[in-house]
Parts: sequence; structure tokens; C-alpha cells
Amino acid sequence: MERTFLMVKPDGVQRNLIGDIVSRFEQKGFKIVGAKLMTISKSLAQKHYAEHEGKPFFDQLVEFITSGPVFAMVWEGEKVISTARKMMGKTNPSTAEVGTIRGDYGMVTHRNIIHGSDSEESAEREISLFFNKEELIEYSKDVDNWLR
Ligand code: RTP
Ligand code: MG
Repeated sequence: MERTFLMVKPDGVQRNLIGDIVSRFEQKGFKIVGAKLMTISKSLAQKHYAEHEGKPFFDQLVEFITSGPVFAMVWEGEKVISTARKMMGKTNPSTAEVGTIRGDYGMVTHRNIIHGSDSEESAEREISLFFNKEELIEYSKDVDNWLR
């Protein structure tokens, strides 16, 4: 089953959006298999955003992502990588569709609330950067069994 790495960025944590964001992915039908509140070190930030090294916004990006706690998550489900990207909306919140996370809550590109892996390769790389194997839980859900 496909997995992706999602992260509520420091602005999303500060603005009390963790619950809403988790809820959107739960309601869509995806399964959370790992999560933690953490502060990203400078070196982890540089590794995570290595593809952007040398770009004019790189230093500001690293500074922002390390500026406060983030909520890091791994989600599982059918086509979760591309679907999560759709649910997040475009990088620039001012052009992101209403109904997406960035479209509903963001205003500027440098504070765009959420990160999501953009491909299978990124997902695999980012999951292993942020989580140990033991932190990812395999389990099944059976709602009927938990109602009575
Ligand atoms: P992310 O990696 O954070 O999920 O965002 P993304 O895929 O939608 O966008 P990406 O191109 O990977 O850029 C990473 C983050 O860098 C900031 N950025 N600023 N022109 C700019 O000023 C610019 N371009 C990108 C954004 O905060 C973006 O989320
Ligand atoms: Mg990206």
C-alpha cells in the first residue's frame, strides 16, 4: 500500500490547524501510520529540502521550517501521494483552489501550512529521514468491532 510523508509546518501548528488537517485525511479514508510533534534541526531541514539548495528562497525556507514545532506524519492509502498533494493545493496559497488546505488557510508561499511528498521516491526518502521503522504502525481497522 502506498505511503506518503505529510507535515504540518510551524505556521500550521501555531494557528491550531493540526486537528483540521488530520481530520481531512482521516475523513478522506486514509490511514495514519505514524505521527510526532518535533522540532526540525537545521541539518535535517537542509536534507529534507536538498532539491532546493542554491535557490534564492532556500535559506528562508530552512529558517522557517526550523522556527518552531512541526507535526510530522506518515499516511497510507490508495494513491495517497498524489491525492494528498491535491488536497493540499498549489504551493502559492493565493492561487490554491478554495477547498484545499492551502487555499482555505494560507495567504503567502513562504507560510503555506503543509508539506507533502511529491513522488514515490520523495515519499520513501522523506519517510526514512523523519521516522524509524518502529515508529510506523501496521494495523487494520474494523469500525463495527469498536462500536459495542
Ligand atoms: P513542500 O515541498 O513544502 O510541500 O512545497 P511544494 O512541493 O508545494 O513546493 P516546492 O517547490 O517543493 O517548494 C518548497 C517550499 O519552498 C517555498 N518556496 N518559496 N518562489 C518562492 O519564493 C518559493 N518557491 C517555493 C514554499 O514554502 C514551498 O512550500
Ligand atoms: Mg516540495
